[in-house]
Amino acid sequence: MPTNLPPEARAKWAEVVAARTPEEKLKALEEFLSLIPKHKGTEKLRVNVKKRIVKLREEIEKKRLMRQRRKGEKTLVAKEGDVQVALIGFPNTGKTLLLNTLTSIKADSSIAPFETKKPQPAMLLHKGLMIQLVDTPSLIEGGEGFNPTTLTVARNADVLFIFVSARDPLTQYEKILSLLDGYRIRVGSKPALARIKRRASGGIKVKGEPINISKTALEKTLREYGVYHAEIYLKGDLTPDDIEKSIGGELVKKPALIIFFDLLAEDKKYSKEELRKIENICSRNTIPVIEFSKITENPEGFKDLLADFLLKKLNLIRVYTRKRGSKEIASRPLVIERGATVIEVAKNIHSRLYENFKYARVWSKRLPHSPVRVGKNFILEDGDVVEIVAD
Ligand SMILES: Nc1nc2c(ncn2[C@@H]2O[C@H](COP(=O)(O)OP(=O)(O)OP(=O)(O)O)[C@@H](O)[C@H]2O)c(=O)[nH]1
Ligand SMILES: [Mg+2]
Repeated sequence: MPTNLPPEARAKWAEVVAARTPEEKLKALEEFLSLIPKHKGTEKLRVNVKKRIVKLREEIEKKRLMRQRRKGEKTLVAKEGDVQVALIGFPNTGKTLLLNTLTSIKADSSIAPFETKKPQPAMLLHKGLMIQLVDTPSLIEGGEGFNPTTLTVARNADVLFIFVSARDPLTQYEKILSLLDGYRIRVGSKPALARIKRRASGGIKVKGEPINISKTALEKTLREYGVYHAEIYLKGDLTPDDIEKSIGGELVKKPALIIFFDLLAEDKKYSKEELRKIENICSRNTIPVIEFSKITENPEGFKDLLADFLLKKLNLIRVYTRKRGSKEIASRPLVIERGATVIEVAKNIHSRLYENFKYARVWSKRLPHSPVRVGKNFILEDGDVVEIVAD
C-alpha cells in the first residue's frame, strides 16, 4: 500500500485486507478505487487495483455460472407467459401478501420473517398479458442467506418489484440496490445488457446495438483495466460506468417498481413523510412508487397500471389474430416486441402462413377504415387485429 492516501482510502484498504469472501473483497476494492485521488502519483496504484478488480469479477462470475449450471438450478424458475417479474426485498415487506392479493395462490404469509423459503411463481392474466410473478425468499444483510437464490431469480426476471417497509424505505432501497449491484444487476428505465469477456487474442470485438460510447473511449477504459482482447456484447442504454462494471462479467439492467409496504399498524405514523422522500429519489429515474394500501383498496386498478407499465417498459404490443373466414378473434393476444411486422406475426403463428403468405387484413382504430389489406412489411401497433391470408 503506497503512502499519501487520504484517511478514508486507508480505512477502506483495511476493509479490503479484512474481507473474507471474494464478493466482499470486490466490493471493498471498488469502493477503495473510488477513494483514490486521481493524479500522476496514484496512476500505478489505480491500474493495479483495476486489474485485481477484473480478476475478482472473473472469479466470481465463474462461480456464479458453475452454480447455475448445476442440475436444476439453471434458471431456478423457468419463464412462462409473456413477462416475468421478481418480487424482492427484506423480510416482512409484503411480498407474499402481494402474491396472495393478485393471484389465486394462497402462500403462507405472517408476522414471521423469512417465511418464504424458495421461489414461488404464480400467474396473473390481465389485459391479455400473462404476467408471471415470482415471490422470493427475503434478502438479508451481511450474511449469505437465501441471497444467491433470490439474486439469481432477479437476474433472470424481466422486471423487478422492490419492496420496502414504510418504516425505513430509503435505507432499505439503498441496501437492496447495493446487494443487486454486487451481483451486477442495476435498475434502469429500460432493459439493457453489457457483457465483456476477456480473451487471449483477437483485439476488441464489439457486437450488439450501437451505443453512445465511441470505440476509442471503450478501448481506453479497457486498457486501464489491463484488457486488450475482449468479446463485448452491448444492448440498450448503458452509461460508461455500467460498461466499466461489466468488465470481467455481465451486467444487466431491469425496469423496476417500488412497493411501499404501509399495512402494519406500527408503520402508519411514519409513512407519508417517508413516502415523499422515496418518491423524490425514484422520480429522477422514472421508477414508480406504489403504496401497498392503495393496491389492497383497488387491486384491479393496480393490475391495469401494471399491464400498461410492462407494455411500455418492455416495448411490447398485443396483436389479436383472427382466423381466415371466421369472425372470431383470438381471446389471447400475441405479445410481441413493438415494431413487429405482419410477416413476423405470420411466422409466429405457423410456418405455413409464413411460407405461403399472400397478404393480410388489419383492423385498427388508428386506420381511417378497417379492415385494410396490407403486405409483409406492414408494422403493427398495440391492439391491432390481424388476419393472415396464405395459399
Ligand atoms: N394488514 C395486514 N397485514 C397482513 C396481512 N397478512 C399478512 N400481514 C402482515 O404483513 C406482513 C408481511 O408479510 P409477508 O408478505 O409474508 O412478508 P414477506 O415480504 O413475504 O417476507 P417473508 O416472511 O420473509 O417471506 C407480515 O407482518 C404479516 O403479519 C393482512 O391481511 N393484512
Ligand atoms: Mg414471503
